[in-house]
Amino acid sequence: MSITNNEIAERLREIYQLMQLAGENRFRAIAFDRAAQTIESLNDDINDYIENDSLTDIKGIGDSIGEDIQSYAKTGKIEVLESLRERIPEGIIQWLDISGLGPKNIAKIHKQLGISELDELKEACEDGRVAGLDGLGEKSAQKILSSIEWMEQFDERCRLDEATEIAKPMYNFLKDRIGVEAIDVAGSLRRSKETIGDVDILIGADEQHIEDLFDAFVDHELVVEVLGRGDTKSSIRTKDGRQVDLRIVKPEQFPAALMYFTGSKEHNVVLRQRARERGLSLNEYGLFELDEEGNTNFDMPIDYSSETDIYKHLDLHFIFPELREDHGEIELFETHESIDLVENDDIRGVLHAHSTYSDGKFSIREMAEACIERGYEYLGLTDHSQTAAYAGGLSVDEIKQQWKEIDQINEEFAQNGTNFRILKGIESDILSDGNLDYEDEILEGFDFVIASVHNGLDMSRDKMMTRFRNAITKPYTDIIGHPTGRLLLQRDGSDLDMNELIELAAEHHTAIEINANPRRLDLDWRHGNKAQEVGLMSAINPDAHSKKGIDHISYGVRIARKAKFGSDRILNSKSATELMEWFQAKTKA
Ligand code: DGT
Ligand code: CA
Ligand code: CA
Ligand code: ZN
Repeated sequence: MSITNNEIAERLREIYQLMQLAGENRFRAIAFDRAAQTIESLNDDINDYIENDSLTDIKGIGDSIGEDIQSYAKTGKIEVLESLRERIPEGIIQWLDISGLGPKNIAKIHKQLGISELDELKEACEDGRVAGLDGLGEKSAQKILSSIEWMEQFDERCRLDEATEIAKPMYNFLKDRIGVEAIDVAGSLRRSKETIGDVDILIGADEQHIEDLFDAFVDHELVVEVLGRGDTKSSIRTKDGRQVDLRIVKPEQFPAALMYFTGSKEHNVVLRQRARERGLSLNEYGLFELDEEGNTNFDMPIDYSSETDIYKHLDLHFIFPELREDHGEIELFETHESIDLVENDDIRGVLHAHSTYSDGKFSIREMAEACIERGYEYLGLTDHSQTAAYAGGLSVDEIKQQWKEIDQINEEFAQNGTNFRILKGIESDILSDGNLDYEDEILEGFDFVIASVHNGLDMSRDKMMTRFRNAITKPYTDIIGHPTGRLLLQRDGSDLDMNELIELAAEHHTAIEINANPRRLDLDWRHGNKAQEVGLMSAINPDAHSKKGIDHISYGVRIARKAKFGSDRILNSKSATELMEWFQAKTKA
């Protein structure tokens, strides 16, 4: 049996969680979490290590965890996990996601109140039982309650990367089956929304193939439950609890159906209205003439063979799926045949990456080599600054040491003719007053500075704006990192007037990054129109803590497109030389 790196990581993380709840030795538990993280960011296939019996070659995997992995590969079981599962009820694992509720208190509530389900916990918070427990109190109960409500609200959605990982194998599994004449992902995933409710897949096929296609779909290995099956639509639930809808339409209906099921609903409403104004009716089955009473005349279909054709009938040019949000795209494509949106191939270098100097998993050289392998021309290394002690922030001495190392590696690259350069950057904390984290004489030595807020995210809007204003206007700030600090589906971002920040940044030759980590995707695409209006520069930054993290750039590209950024406003689509000029322009001014 072949297993995946992620699967192993999940099991190890489960052990970590259960150990916390069982009150076991903290350091022993953390070892499992570390191992899980390591395996998640491993570039090689874990099966190679299993076969060669060389798991302990992986940094952070000791004999004991190595044996656990071997045992899982052989038997599908890990002894310590099985015994933990017997002792800890499944329901309370979910409680670990409640922010403000740690494992000790979970164990306390579970033992003293004899409850183990989320619903029961909610009740116990409402009726005062939790507040009555030693060391908890009314305030804690309220906090737990609001956190549960938050979780419930978001459980229905998942992140873009999670949906992509589900849609990809489904799509590949279906695309070559008999009868499939056209296939595409539709819905919010095709629109590259940062979070996804359900995955929508659309197929164009003749009627005689529908049964077989649906049979195959509901039999897919990811499926754990069939939610519904009809003549034209089937819905399933995957093992991660996500819903996938498959719709099958006649091949000739495919473009209209794809347009309809791509949405957004708001975009569709505008299109239907435009159709009516032109004596037409647009629906999921196609484009038709209206009869005298203004009803759809299904006997009078209008000819089309693509989405482009349909848009043309509505006096519009083809609208990129990412832009279909009723966010100004209609006006734009009434006049513009197309617009330049940044693409993966435009990205020439990587900005915002961490090494083992702070909280990254790989050395500077390893990160640089990973960038070279991926065809990039430079790496802007940005470890954490001194205030971020929890993340191994760099002292002045460590910075100097890092600069030396970078100079050495760059020297080597120059000598052996490698067209690659490491830029000396830093992710400086924005202190609570808006100052950066080092004296000017140190800041001056960097090629560029990303300034990010990592603490006090919930300051009042006024205070936060003053903080950001100070940071943006500082001469050494080149890029603002993850502006709101949000974690999608987990934590709201800071309360900010983004319009003002965007104006200010553009005015002061400061970029605001699009943090490409799929947990962040911050700057939010909804600010794209404002950014375009004032000519804000951005950078699509992976915030990579591992080699694999670099690949998050593609999610950032999707969001940048959605925010209407062309490559001309993306810093890391410049060459290293152009980029350095851009960075120097501010400090010179
Ligand atoms: P999601 O799944 O919540 O992330 O968002 P969507 O946009 O994927 O929504 P979903 O899955 O409910 O439906 C897919 C598309 O189908 C949606 O974007 C537009 C179209 N659609 C569905 N229901 C309606 C409707 O009642 N009216 C209109 N105009 N379009 C609809
Ligand atoms: Ca959907
Ligand atoms: Ca759907
Ligand atoms: Zn950061």
